[in-house]
Amino acid sequence: NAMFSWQRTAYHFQPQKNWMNDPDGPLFHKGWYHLFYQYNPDSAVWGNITWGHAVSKDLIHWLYLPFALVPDQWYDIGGVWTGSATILPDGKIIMLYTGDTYNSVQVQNLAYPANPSDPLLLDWVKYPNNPVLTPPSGIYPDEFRDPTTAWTGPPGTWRIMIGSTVNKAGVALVFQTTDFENYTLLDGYLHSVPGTGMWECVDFYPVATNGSVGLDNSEGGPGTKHVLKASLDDKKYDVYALGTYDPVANKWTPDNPEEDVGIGLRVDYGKYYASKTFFDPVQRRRILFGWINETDTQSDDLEKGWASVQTIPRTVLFDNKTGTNIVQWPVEEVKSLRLNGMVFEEVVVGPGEIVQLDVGSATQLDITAEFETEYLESNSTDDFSGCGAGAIDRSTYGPFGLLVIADQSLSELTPVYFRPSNTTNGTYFCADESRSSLAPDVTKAVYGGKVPVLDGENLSMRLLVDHSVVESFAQGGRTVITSRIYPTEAIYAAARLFLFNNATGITIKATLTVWQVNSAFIHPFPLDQIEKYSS
Ligand code: DQQ
Repeated sequence: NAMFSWQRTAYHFQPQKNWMNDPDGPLFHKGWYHLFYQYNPDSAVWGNITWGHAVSKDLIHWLYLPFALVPDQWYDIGGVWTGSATILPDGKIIMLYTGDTYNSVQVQNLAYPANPSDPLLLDWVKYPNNPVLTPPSGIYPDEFRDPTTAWTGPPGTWRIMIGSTVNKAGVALVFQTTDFENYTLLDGYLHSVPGTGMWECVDFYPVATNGSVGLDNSEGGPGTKHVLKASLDDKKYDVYALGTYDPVANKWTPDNPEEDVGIGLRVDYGKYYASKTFFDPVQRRRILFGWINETDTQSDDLEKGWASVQTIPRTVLFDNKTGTNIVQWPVEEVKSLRLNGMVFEEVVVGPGEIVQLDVGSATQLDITAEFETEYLESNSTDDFSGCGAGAIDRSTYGPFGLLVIADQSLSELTPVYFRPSNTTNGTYFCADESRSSLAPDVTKAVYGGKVPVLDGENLSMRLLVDHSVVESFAQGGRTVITSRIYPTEAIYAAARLFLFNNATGITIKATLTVWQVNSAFIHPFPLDQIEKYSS
């Protein structure tokens, strides 16, 4: 279907057609990165949930494989829902996933590769005695889902976490097992936060406080903290907090109770959900996948025949400069798609000005930009807070930044910008979709969050632009926003890039490098090649 074909992305992962949602069970095995994903084989709307499967050598170029898990048992006939992989020290792969049963009970099931020596992990076996876990007492049957990767408990044991809700509090339940077939629920909750509702897709992992490398799930102790992340079913966004894990007490305590899970930081302030990390043993890094849902109408999705995108995988590290947040950054491998970098040095943009950056077509870009500011007024207090009504909302020190997916006449544009203040309100990083599309029935939100800026730092951003998705990273990835936009004019060769400064009291000087980004190779694994690579 050629309808809306310009909205398909060129280097983000998407299936060839139909509906996709959460990333599932990412893992590295015998030279390949594996991604599984919630998929509807029959339609561009959610349903018949099956595990799609794709492999990659570099997390950027992907080859689709046959489905890994299909809903065909009483315990998953309602859908093979979200789950996670664990790789045991002997290399054995354990896959745990939620099954929606014939009568809508959420249970946890075990699956494993039929042939563990197959690098492509083509065939999966469901454990004959599934389900391995059913909702414990006090938990509603439809509020018990999305098991995490396991980490080690006392010698010989493993632990997993499952999210739920009790009296409107989000809760994290921890189960212990020796064989992944039988489990005991540990006393109490690892953590709970009142009023945050159902916690979907919980994730729990250690980060090194020196900010140097990613850690495997079972690492911990001195020099580490633990991230607890949840996807808020009520709000449809991903939240996290940093804290300390006490395995003996089965408790996790947030560093800052005022920024606890669900009332503090977001993983991404844009259209982003159901994210999941895994540990990459080859490069010793933790990698994050996240689902970018559509914000157009269901009938548009049906007409175009597809829905949803995955983000470019991001490395996750503890931010040892601020000590208060993680930093996310597109995996290094995305740089292999960069073509002819164009450098713009110290471009001056005065209050109220827009400057075009001549980069040719601006639909597939990787942009780094750093801003210096010169104050025109001294001692004036700008206590503007937040992203306001968008990029048209002027104050003394902001907004300023880039206009992406814009056409020459600016009938469509998406500003990605900083909004600093010189009070304790701090600096915000925002993306404004309100003029992103001339199409009527699409969400046009103003998204954003606070970004920590340390003394002496210039403001900087990195943007990945891909037709209808923009991933924006501020200050090295302290604050991230994913925009899902539906241009009708600013498409292909008609898309342009501009700098803008809508502050009233500063002049900005921007230094940028802008790369065109090649399309990634994302295709079915050639059937005649599967045999050669599989064993
Ligand atoms: N999607 C899955 C659930 C999960 C939800 C079903 C989050 O397992 O809770 O497709 O998007």
